[in-house]
Amino acid sequence: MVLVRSLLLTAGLSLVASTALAEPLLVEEAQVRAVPPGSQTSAAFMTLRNPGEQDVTLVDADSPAAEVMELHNHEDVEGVMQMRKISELVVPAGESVTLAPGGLHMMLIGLTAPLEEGQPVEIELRFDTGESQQITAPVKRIEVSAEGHHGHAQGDAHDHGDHGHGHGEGHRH
Ligand SMILES: [Cu+2]
Repeated sequence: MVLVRSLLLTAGLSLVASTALAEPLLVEEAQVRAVPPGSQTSAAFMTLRNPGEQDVTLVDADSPAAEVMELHNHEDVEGVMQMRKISELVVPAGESVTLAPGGLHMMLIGLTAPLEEGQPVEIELRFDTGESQQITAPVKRIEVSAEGHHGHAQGDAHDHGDHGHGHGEGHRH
């Protein structure tokens, strides 16, 4: 009887322990990019925070919203930014890694249904330990910030140019 009790206790403890270990990462601002109807692909962005004392290595992801998910990064190939599949994504202990447009992202390939804004997308993160973590990322309209910045920079450059011109004329006097 004592033996059975201690076995039950051990089982109970290990259950608690495995539940705590089941979520190695804190996931913030997870979102999936809204895409036009008919699009076959989309991307998920988020910040992965590792509160633990060991590096966490993400090796795969899976979602009912897509036939396949891949970990991608953008690489500068002779001046052209290209998406590249990566085999793993390491979140160092105590640090965080941000997946954002133009950089790291999780690609959803072969969307199983149109993505509707606000719809929660279930994503399973898979780690090299064999563990996995379930997260939910709502579908959001994500502006391409690179274009916005470009427009802004042009406006600034124009102002500065006028300013410089004025100074130049003043110097001539
Ligand atoms: Cu991609």
